[in-house]
Formats: sequence, structure tokens, C-alpha cells
Amino acid sequence: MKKSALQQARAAYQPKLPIVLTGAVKAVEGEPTQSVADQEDIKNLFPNTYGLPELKFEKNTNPAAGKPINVGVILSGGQAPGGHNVISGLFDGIKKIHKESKLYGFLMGPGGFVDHQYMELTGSIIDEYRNTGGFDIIGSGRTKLETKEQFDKGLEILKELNIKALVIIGGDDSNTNAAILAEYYKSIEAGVQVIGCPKTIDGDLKNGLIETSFGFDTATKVYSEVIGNIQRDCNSAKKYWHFIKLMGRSASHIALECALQTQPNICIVSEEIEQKNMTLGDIVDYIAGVVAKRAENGNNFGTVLIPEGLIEFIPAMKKLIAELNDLLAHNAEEFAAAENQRQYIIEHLSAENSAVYASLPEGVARQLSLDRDPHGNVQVSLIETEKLLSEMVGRRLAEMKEEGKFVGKFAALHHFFGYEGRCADPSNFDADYCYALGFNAACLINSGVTGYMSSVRNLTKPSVQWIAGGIPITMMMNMERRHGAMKPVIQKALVRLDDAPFLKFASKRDVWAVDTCYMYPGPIQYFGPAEVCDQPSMTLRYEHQGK
Ligand code: FBP
Repeated sequence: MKKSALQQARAAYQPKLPIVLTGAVKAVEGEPTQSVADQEDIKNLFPNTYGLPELKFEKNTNPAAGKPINVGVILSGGQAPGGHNVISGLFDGIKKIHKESKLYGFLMGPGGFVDHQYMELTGSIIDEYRNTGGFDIIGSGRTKLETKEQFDKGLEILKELNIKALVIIGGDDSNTNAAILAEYYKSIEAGVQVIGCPKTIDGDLKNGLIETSFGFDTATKVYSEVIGNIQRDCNSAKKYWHFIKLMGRSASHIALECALQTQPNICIVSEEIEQKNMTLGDIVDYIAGVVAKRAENGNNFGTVLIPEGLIEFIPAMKKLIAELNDLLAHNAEEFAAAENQRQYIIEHLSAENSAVYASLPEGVARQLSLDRDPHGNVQVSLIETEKLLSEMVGRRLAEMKEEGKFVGKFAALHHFFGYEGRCADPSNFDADYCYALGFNAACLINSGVTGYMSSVRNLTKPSVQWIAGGIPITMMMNMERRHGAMKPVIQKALVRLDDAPFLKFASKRDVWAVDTCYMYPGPIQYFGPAEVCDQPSMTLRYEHQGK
């Protein structure tokens, strides 16, 4: 395959490992752990893997000789920059344990595991993909692993290939699957370890010991570059308001990080909308107010960042979606057969939710009733919130004009940034972090544990100083309603309004709204001074400063 000059130079990049992982390691046990909530329920559901201790790797001066081990790997869910480096780190890690070790990749996500679609990942294949973006080495998918039949079917191929450990690289839902699989294999003494790795550009799979999920750093840098470019265009032409929706199914971490990097006029944070019990009308009034204020100063241009998940956080919409999820889960066939599906929903919802649903524009209403993803989530990336908001703002401004409260012009353009950043070549941060997560997963396998997530932390320090270990996945779990029933799932980490990144944004936004304070971060740099190339996300930096 022909490679660009940058691809060739990146292929030669050697990710930097935490110093502790460069030699032999031993796992040192910390305190036993508890789940974040619903301890009794989680304990009962995970009798074999609940309450395990945190692990931290330390130098081992007297290591035992390693034995060859066969390992399987699955990429699960949405793409995130750095997945290939997790796999190359894992490959190098198991080869370091013993050069006869083998790595098998299951194709197109968990589905490939169940259907026995796989390939052996050899050194020459791995070398083609080092430091590259994408998940194309083996592909990814969203099949949910949840039934005993799937687990048993998967076990057949693990036995056939003599695979003793399976690494699942995924987000909260996929790591929930990893925990359930680990518990099941332990309960039947299958002799297979299951290890998870924290992946998702959304940045919502984190806690004290998982400081960030991989891919967030690169994706937000890509989006911030483009937002910066739009802002420069906007400040040059001075005639458009740009409504920019940013990916992130639920939490607003991506929008917030991009706001910190680019200083737009407006950034909506879904978690704040929920906490302040705001309506769609309140959000529209706020945006229209800023547009009018800027117009008074002759500035008929600006930028608005909108998190993808906003709709689900507007309290009235949240209630509606919860009831809609149950309605559709329990009446799937009847709904599918209904002649007028909108009418069917209006007739079957409670009066309050029915009124909200009926008031929605046709397009949004239809999108809310479309198929859920395999984990039961509304596919928010299909809902065009950026257009919905700008249309409503346009209408509000027309009213304000009649009342003499708006004197300017309003012309809106729309953008949605998501897929543009998910497969970018990983930043140096993600290249190092992902390689370390994969290599560390091999160390967890070598320690014999199961039901753990690879944990690499101290991430605002140079990568050689990072701390490596593992945390029991059950520690991150609680009970939530999914597909109409209570299920154990990893708790999503939403933006905290009392945490440093949001507080920083909140302290600046009024000035950014009225004045034009745009920042232009420019493209990701891979070679050059550390302050240009190796800075972690602002979210991570503020979170660490805040501690
Ligand atoms: P993961 O949670 O699987 O990492 O995926 C996140 C995400 O990129 C969301 O930001 C987005 O809403 C969704 O995937 C889009 O899904 P799809 O790739 O199936 O279109």
C-alpha cells in the first residue's frame, strides 16, 4: 500500500511506555473495591468477580520465566483514534512474555467472536498499522454480547485456538459486556481471562483510576482545529452564525473541551441544562439573547457549540424518551405494524409526554422513534439538533425584531463534527496512552486476573512517569433501566458542574459571548516542541489542577 510522507514518518514513531512497564513487573494488590452504587445487586450478579482489589504494577526483580500464551482481541463500538496502538502494545506485550505467544483478532466486533470470524495478527500485519488511526486492522461492530448462547459459542473458538485471554477494547457498554463475560467464564471455570480497555471519543468512561478514555484527546483536537478555522472564517466574513453539533452520545465532554480550546461565543452543556431544569425554549432564548447583544455591537456573526446528546438532557425530553424507550421495547411488533406510527405513539404515551411528543417538529419526532442501537440507546447522532435550534432561534429573533429588541441580521450555517475525528491518526498523547494500555493489558493477563480494565494514570505527567495497573470492572457499575428492565451497567461519567473544566468555562463564557475571543488551535502536530505536540486535553489538565 502506498503511504503518504506523514504516514511513513509516523510508522517510525516509537510510543513511550511508562518506565515501570519497560522491565519485568509484579502486580501489587490495593484495597478490595466496591461498585459505585447498588452494591448488593452488583455483588449478587457478579459473585466471582465482585470486590476484587485494585492492582498497581511495580518492578519485579525476580520474575518467573514466561510461557507462550494465545490471546484474542475485539474492537467494539465506535471508532476512536489509537485503537491500532492498543493492539500493537498488546502484541508487543505478549511477545515479551514469550516470543511464541500469538494474537488473534476477531473481525467486525463482538459479532466476529460469536460467529468465529478471526485472523491471526502477525508481526508484519501489526507493523502496517502502528500509530495509525482507524479500526480497520480487524474492524469493529456493536453486537451486544449478553446471552449464554453467545458466550458458549465464543468459548468454542477460544478453545479451538487455545486462547487463554480475551481483550475487549470498548466503551462503557462494551466493557459492561466484558465484565459479564468474565463473570460467566469464571463461574464455569472456562480458563479464559477477560480484560477491558477504555475506549471512546466521548470521554465518558472515566473515574479516579481511569483518567480518560482513549481517542478523546485526538478527536477533540481535530474538532477544535476545524472549529478554529470556522471561527477565523466567521471573523473574516462577519456574516454567518455557525451552529456546530459535536459528537458525544450522552455527556458533553467533547463540546466542553472544544469550547475550552477555541473560546466560541456559545457552548451549550447538556448537564447544566438538566440541572437547571431548562426547556428548549429557555435554550433558544439564551442563544437569541447573545445574537441580539452581539448585533448591538455590529457583530452579526458567531459560533454556537451544541453537544450531540442535548435532546436527552432537556428534562421534559428525558421523561419522554424514557417512556418511549419502554413503550417501543414492550410493543415492538404492534408499533412496527402501525399505519401511522406518530399517531400510535401519541395515543399510547401518558398525557404529559404525549403533549411534548406532539409538539415536536416532524423530523425530530421521527428520529426519536427510530430503532435503538443494540444497547438500547437513542441514536442521537441522527437528530439534527443544530438545525432545530437555529430554526427556533431564527423565529425568536423575528419576534424580537418586531418588538424592537433585535436590530441585526441572522444567517445560520450548520455543521456536525463526529465521524471526521474518530479515525484520525492518534496524537502523540493517544499514541503513547493506547500503546501503554495494550502493553499493560498483556501484563494483566500475565498476572492471571480476569474482569479487570487496563488502567494507566498520572496522565498529565510525561508518559514515562505514568502509573500502570488494573481496576475491577465491577467497581464502575450500577443498575440502570435498559430495554425496559433494570440491568448492571458501567456508570457513565457526565460533565460535573462543580469540576474544574466546567467552572473554568463558566467563568469565561459571558465575555466570550459578547466579545470575539476566538482561539485557533491549528492542526495536531506530531513532531516538534513538547508544548506543541505532547499536551494532554485541557479537560485532563484542569481536572488535575483542580485536585
Ligand atoms: P462508542 O461509545 O462506542 O465509543 O461510540 C461513540 C460514538 O462515536 C458517539 O459519539 C456517537 O453518538 C456514536 O458513536 C455514533 O455511532 P455509530 O458509529 O454507530 O454511528
